[in-house]
Amino acid sequence: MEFESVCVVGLGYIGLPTASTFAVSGLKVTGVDSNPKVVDLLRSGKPHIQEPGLGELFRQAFDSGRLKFAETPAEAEAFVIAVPTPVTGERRADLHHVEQAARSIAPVLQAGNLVVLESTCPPGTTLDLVAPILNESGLLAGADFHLAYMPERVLPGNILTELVENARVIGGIDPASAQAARDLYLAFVTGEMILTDATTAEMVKLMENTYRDVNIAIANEFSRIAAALGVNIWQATELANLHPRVDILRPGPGAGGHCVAVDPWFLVQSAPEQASLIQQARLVNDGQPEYAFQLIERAAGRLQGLQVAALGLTYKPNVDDLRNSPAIQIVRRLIGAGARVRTYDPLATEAAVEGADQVHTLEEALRDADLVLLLVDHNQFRTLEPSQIAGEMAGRAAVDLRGVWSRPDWEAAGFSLHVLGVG
Ligand code: SAJ
Repeated sequence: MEFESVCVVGLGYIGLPTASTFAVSGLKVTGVDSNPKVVDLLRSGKPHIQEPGLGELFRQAFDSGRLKFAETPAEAEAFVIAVPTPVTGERRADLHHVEQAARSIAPVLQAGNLVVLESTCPPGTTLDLVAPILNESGLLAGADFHLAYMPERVLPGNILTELVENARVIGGIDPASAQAARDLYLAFVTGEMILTDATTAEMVKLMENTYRDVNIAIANEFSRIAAALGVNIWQATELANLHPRVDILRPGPGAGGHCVAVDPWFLVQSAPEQASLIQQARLVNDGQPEYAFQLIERAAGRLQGLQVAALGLTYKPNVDDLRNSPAIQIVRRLIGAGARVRTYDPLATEAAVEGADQVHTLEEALRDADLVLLLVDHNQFRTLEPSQIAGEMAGRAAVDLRGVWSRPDWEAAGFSLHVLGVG
């Protein structure tokens, strides 16, 4: 099949880059978002999210005249659903955005169309939730239109490259649907595209992020063991990783974001009896902010009234995304314990944590601070010169939750440096 038009429903971190890339590749694109403010901003030519290279790509798509915006789907040959699937308080997938998106497509669906679901979902969602809703149009999935599940795999911070180059798994509700989805994405995907069934593709997506979560959990558990035994986890990990079949990840203040911290619960929900290791890994990672807080408490001695310069608030380095950020949890915990916290994040300049003093320069954050705390290792913070910042601060305590600051440099500048995972 050849496609000339596509309607992308959901213009977030995945939908907006996808819609822009389709437009730059020559397709006529309608980008749909239910938030009128987002639509207005995009119509005025401004992307509402930050991601390296997105500004330029969006501008190119916008200037081509092939990218238009709307609050509800318009007729097109293909539809892509890229809406969020958060986790509920009961740790189950909240699929109401997917449901709404499918409902909004049904009235404009025509025979011969293709619908692709990209959102991360529990196995079975495409067949059991999306197909029945679309069938309410009077057309039948598989017989009258194609339906496929094709998860995104992009890494925030490197989305534009990975969108094009990563291998993709495409799960059709039947082989013709998978084939049609491949034809659509041939517009820009250069990576290999492997066809399978929809439920397998849904499970594959969850396995990928669960694998990462479990690996981060063991890195975090190793760091706790190392600290208890008086071992330096950073050195120990480097040495263990010399083994050709070992690749231990980095410990830190927790696993945040909207994927790794969420998706494993969808597998747990689907097969709770079988998913004990996965649940345990989630609990280890969710406990890591509290573990990090206790480390800060020990380093500070007394938190009441302590002036803290907290560097970084995002869920990981070099992104502007604050979702499920362990850094924010730690700042809240510090405030609850009576510390006075100034937060500074050069990538998330709007980010404010209630009770903290949000500042816009490093100097302001450090002014008269008793303790400098590295929460997120943005490039700018990795290269801090302790000798230069010492003069700005009142105290000489430093806590590094990312294992990036050099002990000799900090100690030479008179600091006592406390590093996560170092006994
Ligand atoms: N983290 C560590 N130690 C590490 C690596 C990560 O503590 O060694 C932490 C990060 O600081 C962060 C969290 O884990 O808080 C998640 O970060 P990440 O970079 O591992 O993953 P995400 O959530 O930004 O993106 C993941 C990616 N999945 C995998 O690498 C398997 C990405 O490819 C997916 O497309 C994305 O989830 C998604 O949308 O599902």
